[in-house]
Formats: sequence, C-alpha cells, structure tokens
Amino acid sequence: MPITRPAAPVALEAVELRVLHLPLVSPFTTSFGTESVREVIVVRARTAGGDGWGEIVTQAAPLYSSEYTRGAWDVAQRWLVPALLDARTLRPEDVATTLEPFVGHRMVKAGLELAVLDAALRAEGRPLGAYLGATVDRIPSGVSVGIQQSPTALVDAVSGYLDQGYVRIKIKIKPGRDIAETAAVRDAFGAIPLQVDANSAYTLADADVLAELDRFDLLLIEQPLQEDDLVDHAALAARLGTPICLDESITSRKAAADALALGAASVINIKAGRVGGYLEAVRIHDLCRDAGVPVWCGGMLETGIGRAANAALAALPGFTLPGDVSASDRFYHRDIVTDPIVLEDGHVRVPTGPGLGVEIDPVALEDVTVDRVELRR
Ligand code: OSB
Ligand code: MG
Repeated sequence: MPITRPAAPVALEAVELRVLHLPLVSPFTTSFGTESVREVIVVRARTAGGDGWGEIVTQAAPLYSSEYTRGAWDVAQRWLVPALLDARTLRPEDVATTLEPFVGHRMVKAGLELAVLDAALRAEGRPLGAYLGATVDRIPSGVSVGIQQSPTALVDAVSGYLDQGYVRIKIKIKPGRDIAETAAVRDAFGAIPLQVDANSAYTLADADVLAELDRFDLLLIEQPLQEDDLVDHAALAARLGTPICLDESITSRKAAADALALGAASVINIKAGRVGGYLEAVRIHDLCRDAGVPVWCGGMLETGIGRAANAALAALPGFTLPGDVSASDRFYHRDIVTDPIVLEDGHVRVPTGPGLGVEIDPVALEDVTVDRVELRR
C-alpha cells in the first residue's frame, strides 16, 4: 500500500551530524572484509516542532558499496544538508525530490530523510510503523553470521544464535569458504531456515560451485555476483535451483523492476539506506507485493535508530521472509537508545511510540561520538 496519509511539513532549523565509533561485540567478517568498530553517522534534524533522528548507514570503507562514511560526511555538509536547509518548510515526502539532482549518495539521502520523517511524525504523535503501513506488531528475527575461522567455529556461532531464539540463520560465504561451511551448518542443525550471502564475491565462471549449494535446500543465495551483473544473475538463476536474492544490485524501485523483468532475482532484500530512503523502500515493497515476489528487510549493523526504523518497515505485509533485524546486542554491548532492541521469542517488537518510537541515550551517544558538526539555515 502506498503511503496513504502524508506527514505534516516541518520547519527545518538546523541539522546536526555526528560520526560515531561503536565497538562491535565481535569482529564481523564478510567476503569484502572485517570490521571491529562500526563507524556510522547519526543525524539530528532540529525543527520548530522538535528534533528527529536518522542514521546514515555507510561503512568506513567503500567495500560493500561505493559510499563510505567520510565521503558521506563531506557530501552531506557540502551539498545535501544545505539543499534541505534552503527549503523553508519541508514535507518528509519532499526530501527525496529535493535531493534528487545530486547523483547517488543514497545512504546519505536515506539518513537525512529519516531524520525529517522522525521529526514530523513525533510532532504529530504518529508512529513510523503506522505511517509506513505496518500490519503486525512484531516481526520474526533473523541473524547474519560472519565468516568464521573454521566450519567448527561457524557451527559454534550459529548454535549460540539458535539458543537465543533467532528464527533464521544467514551465513556469509566467499570462494573457498562456502560448501564445507554450509554443509557443516546443515549437518549440525538439520532443516533450520538457512540462507547464504556472498556479497558479490563470485563470477558466472563459479556457477558449478554455486550449483553445489542446491543440495542444501537453502531459502536463497544473496548477491552472488557483482552489483551491475543483472544479466549474469539471470543466467545464473537459470542454472541454480536455489532462489537468487539481490541486495547490492537493488538501488531503487526501477532497479528492482528491471531485475525482476530480466529474471535476475526471485527474492529481494530491501535496505532503506541502499535505496535512498524508507519511502523508496516502501515503493519496492509495493512493487514486489503486486508481483508476488517475496521481500525481506536487510541490515547494515544499525544502531537503535536504524534498527527501530527497520523493524517498522519489516512489519509491512510483503515482508514474508525473516529479515536481518536482530537485537541490538547481536552487534553492540551498549546501544545509543535508552531501550535497546531485544529478542522476544525469536521476534522483535515494532516500536509504537511517536516517530521511531525510541529515545536517544545522550550519555551513550556522547561516549561514542568522534566528530560533530551543526549546520544552520
Ligand atoms: O550484505 O547484508 C549484507 C552488513 C553490512 C553490509 C552488508 C551486509 C551486512 C549484513 C549484516 O549482512 C546485516 C545486519 O544484521 O545488520
Ligand atoms: Mg547482503
């Protein structure tokens, strides 16, 4: 369902940006690298009617996508925030169109849009979930498990998450760290809901190896090939029994429509950051729902801000597969919100308070802030 009732406009007075360094509970390894500290940007939109919060989910290095935190820090201050401050009053639905002339930088646009949206919805007393079209009050929670030292270590890690109650496991794979790892998890835990994520680490020449994954009855394989390899993904899909899900490739509703038309994907991972905002994320949801294509909510190691927003998004009816919306403590000892996201019976609750429905813990925020700037109109 498209957004039926737009939010009221806000008078944007200033925008505060902070770079945070949040230590991870354990290093997170993917096919593109290892992270031990999450470097991320938090946005505070200061409006006449109160503050709103957003999160720019770039990572420190441009390895998952071309965006990266210090690039985001620059483009936000130099171009995107000034463009928003120039608009006298702003409806949240106008943020994307105001920023449209600037090519790319979707994660930055998404973080700014979320902050404006949160301010507007808080002022109206309206929860983000209700605004986006949520139809459930809690969502099933999956967990993304990084590449470990060995298949045995992977089984140990997965065992811990299953004990906590996560209802779906996703393991990261890369060439040479794929078949044995997937086999070990299947052998140890039987028919659990299981999927793999390659983060673009393969080429079509690896099709024979990837076809070996068919015997594990996976929910899906996520982004085996490069971001712009839609035609190759379609060729691979014709050779695999395992459904192909795209993450990196889906940068917009248009990209999703093209991927589906080409047969490059039969499942889509929706991340608001990657597609330029929660409103574009809803449009992709709507497209897929109309086409009968399952979607699920991806994650970018969000703080409580983005995590709350993801829980709201994942409560829309087309999100028929569990997402990577895990509890705050999957990544962080201490979140920057007063009520961290927790796992209850394998589910995460959709916040019901106004806007994001979470409150910032000012002390926790200050403790992890490494850079701060405020831009005023
Ligand atoms: O590919 O889904 C991905 C984290 C950072 C960048 C890309 C990805 C991921 C994850 C973690 O898999 C998802 C999460 O739990 O936040
Ligand atoms: Mg992915």
